[in-house]
Amino acid sequence: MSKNEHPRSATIAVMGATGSGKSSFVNLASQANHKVGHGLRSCTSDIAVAGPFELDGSSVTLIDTPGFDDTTQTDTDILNLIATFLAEQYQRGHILNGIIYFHRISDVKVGGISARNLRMFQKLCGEATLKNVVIVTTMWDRIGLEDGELRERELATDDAFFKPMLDNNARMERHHRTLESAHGIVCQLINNQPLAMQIQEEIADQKLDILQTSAGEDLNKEILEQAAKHAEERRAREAAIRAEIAAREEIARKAAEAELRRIREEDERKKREAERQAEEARAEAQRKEVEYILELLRIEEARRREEERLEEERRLLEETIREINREIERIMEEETARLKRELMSLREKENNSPPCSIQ
Ligand SMILES: Nc1nc2c(ncn2[C@@H]2O[C@H](COP(=O)(O)OP(=O)(O)OP(=O)(O)O)[C@@H](O)[C@H]2O)c(=O)[nH]1
Ligand SMILES: [Mg+2]
Repeated sequence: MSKNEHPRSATIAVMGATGSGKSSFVNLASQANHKVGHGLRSCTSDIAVAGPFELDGSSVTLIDTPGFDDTTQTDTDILNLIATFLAEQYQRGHILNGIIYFHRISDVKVGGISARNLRMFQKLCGEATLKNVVIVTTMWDRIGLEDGELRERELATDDAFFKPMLDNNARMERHHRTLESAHGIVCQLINNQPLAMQIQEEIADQKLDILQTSAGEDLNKEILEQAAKHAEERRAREAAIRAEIAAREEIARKAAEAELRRIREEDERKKREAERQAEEARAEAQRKEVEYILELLRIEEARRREEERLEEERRLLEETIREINREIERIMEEETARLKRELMSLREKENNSPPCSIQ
């Protein structure tokens, strides 16, 4: 298909959140004659092209895309993938006849992920393309009809959801998982005047980088907000960790101080014990020294008494010797006297006796 040739060709892109039923729809709508093919280019294998298949006199090609909440790729990767693909298609003259945006009517809360997908979708499309957009709700079999209709009304009238798109001529349809239902939806788009999406013009005509496009800026803003949120969370976590570390350090410091106190007290106790033992040893040494001195004094006294006793004995002995000598002298004097007397008596006798020579 190109801008000016083959008016009965139609290319329709399929977008929406993961699990909203895009691939099922594409397979169902194209199954009669065509199977879903994967990847126009090896590096963009997450975009799959199905068809072309014949419908209502047109040769229809459906382009299946991943949602912006893909679990395996970042939103930036997916935007790059979709934007690059669409820009290349546009540069080759392939313009979309329509875009189907899928939404699960069974979602109880239409929160963060759905809202982000929707916002990105609107930024990719731009307001002018919305008249070629059909919002398709799926999973009607998972919800009661009344609840479904209530939610459908809420979605259609809420400024945060589909109301702005519907106000710009987008349409809203239910898909009931039948071939007729799928083809009925496709049929609403195949005769549309092809319109370039905002992202295609931004990249191919205005030569903007992907991140400078409306979708890119939005994503960038969200990434920056996320980064700021993560930075704030990280700061809070770091502060909590720092507080935890400080608390643990305080506990450790107190424990260390208590241990230090215990060691000092133990040292002090040991020191006192050593001093007490040294004091006891000193007292014992003094006691032994006194005993030794007393013993010396006792020995000296005994020696002195022994000397006195020996002196007395010597004195008595000398006295005895002197007495003996005196006795000997007396005896000798007596003996001498006796001998003298005897001699005199003998002399007298001789004198009285006849004379004889005495020699
Ligand atoms: N009950 C019910 N299940 C559906 C319906 N449409 C799709 N499913 C199921 O929902 C699941 C997701 O469907 P997919 O077609 O893979 O959804 P998708 O949007 O292509 O998902 P991604 O490829 O992950 O982006 C599959 O198990 C489908 O069989 C529906 O209308 N009703
Ligand atoms: Mg899919």
